[in-house]
Amino acid sequence: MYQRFLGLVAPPIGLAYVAAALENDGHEVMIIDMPAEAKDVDEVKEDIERFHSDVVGVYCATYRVNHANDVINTAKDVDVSIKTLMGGPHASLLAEDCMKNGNLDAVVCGEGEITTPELMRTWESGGNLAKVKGIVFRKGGGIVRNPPRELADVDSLPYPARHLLPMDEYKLFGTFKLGTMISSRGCTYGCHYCSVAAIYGRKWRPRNPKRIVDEMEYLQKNYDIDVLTFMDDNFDLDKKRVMTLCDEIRERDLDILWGYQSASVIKDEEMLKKLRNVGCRILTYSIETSSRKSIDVMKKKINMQQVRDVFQISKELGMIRIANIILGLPGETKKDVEESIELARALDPEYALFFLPTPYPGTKFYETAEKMGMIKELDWSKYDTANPIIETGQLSLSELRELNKRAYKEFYLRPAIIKNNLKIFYDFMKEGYIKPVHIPGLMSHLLRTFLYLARL
Ligand code: B12
Ligand code: SF4
Repeated sequence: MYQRFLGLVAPPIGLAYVAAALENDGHEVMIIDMPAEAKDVDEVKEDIERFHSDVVGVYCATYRVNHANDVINTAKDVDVSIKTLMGGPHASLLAEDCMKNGNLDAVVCGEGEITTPELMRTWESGGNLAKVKGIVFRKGGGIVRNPPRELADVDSLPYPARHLLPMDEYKLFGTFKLGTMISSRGCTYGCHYCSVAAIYGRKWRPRNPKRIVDEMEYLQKNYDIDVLTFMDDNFDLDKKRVMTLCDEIRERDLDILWGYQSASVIKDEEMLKKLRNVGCRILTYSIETSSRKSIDVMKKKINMQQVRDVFQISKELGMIRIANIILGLPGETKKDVEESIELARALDPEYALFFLPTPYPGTKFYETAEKMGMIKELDWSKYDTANPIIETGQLSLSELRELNKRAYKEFYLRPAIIKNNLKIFYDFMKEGYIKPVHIPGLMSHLLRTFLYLARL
């Protein structure tokens, strides 16, 4: 959905953080971004052979488990002495389950920057794995889970090793050269469907605004990006930090187009104006649902009147607004979902993404859905929020699938969308953010999207 509607292909920044920590520890590292480089497992096999890898590690989100296992198995096919490991949200939450793949040697749970180099050193020296915090590993015939690793000091981490990534492949709207950053980690909210809270608890760790702007400058200078997106879990949790960050950007006269995803949709005209004035022009709002009932059940902190006001204010400020909406949370009826679709149209953002409720293992939502027998789809590869997973007394899998299609058609196939997009793109052209070189990519992205919608 992100790629289809927003033309977004984003770098795997978590892997790049781990790679930077490994390079600092003296390792030679290669990153293969399989989706961005359109590589299949055979090509990865060739890369592993060519690079003479001693260790192969894979990022594992729930919907990529099968791919992750394919890569792990391939590594062992190349050479059984290659050590294999997994990290990322699914591996962190379901490490023991992942270890059912006998080719997997270890899982790094949670953050990888400290644990992974330590694990490598222990493997190299033949040391005691029981001393490496934050891993799950094999011992004798069993699987051992070590105590968790303390969270890292986010200001002391090296920049992600972007030089190992195919940076030209990362795009927004199919055409803008994209850079991404993480300015804080974690979130205090604890929404029931969120893996972040399940892995890291409810701790929010902000980076220092000066260091954030240092990295923004570095990214602009070294990678010639057109747009920067912050991929934080909760970027604007602390207004004071946002304001200081904006001051720092202004003081350094940094001219950069950027955006972020707002978890809380805060109505704060002063902050929005300030953001706008320092290049923040693309805001994604996670509204999730129009149903008060679902918001309460899922422990989402959101106020609908605020949402409407924020969308209006950010429209007046000339922002590109993207609304994220979940359709069919437990308890919602068809009518509730229709209201959510209607809400999306009424808010009238430039883009909307509709997600189907997906209970990720390890979350409270999963626990409840499992207990209540709602989970009807067991194939992890379908857990990408585009496929229906749960069935409730109110909505069946096929109804959810249909409502999701309907949401896209009813939202996008209307004149207001074309008008909004033309206006914003015209403004962005006048302001120099869209250059002639961007137009063919943008046009082909829009055409592809509309062809997809027409066939839906
Ligand atoms: C930014 C983001 C996106 C971006 C960019 C994705 C990208 N390519 O980077 C976009 C918007 C595109 C996106 C899309 C989706 N996302 Co997303 N996304 C995130 C978010 C908010 C931050 C990820 C991040 O960069 N974190 C910062 C880095 C530093 O942390 P990290 O990635 O976890 O990496 C650390 C550790 O995990 C570990 N590690 C990671 N990899 C490895 C590998 C090895 C070998 C080792 C040892 C360690 C290790 O070390 C890293 C450094 O400490 C996370 C939430 C989260 N905090 O994880 C959700 C999250 C990863 N997304 C999620 C989902 C579901 C999706 C979607 C499928 C659907 C959706 N509705 O959003 C799509 C998939 C599209 C796609 N093809 O990628 C889920 C995954 C849940 C799960 N159990 O699998 C998460 C956890 C959010 C949630 N709902 O709970 N996402
Ligand atoms: S606001 Fe977002 S990051 Fe925070 S707990 Fe909820 S879903 Fe997770």
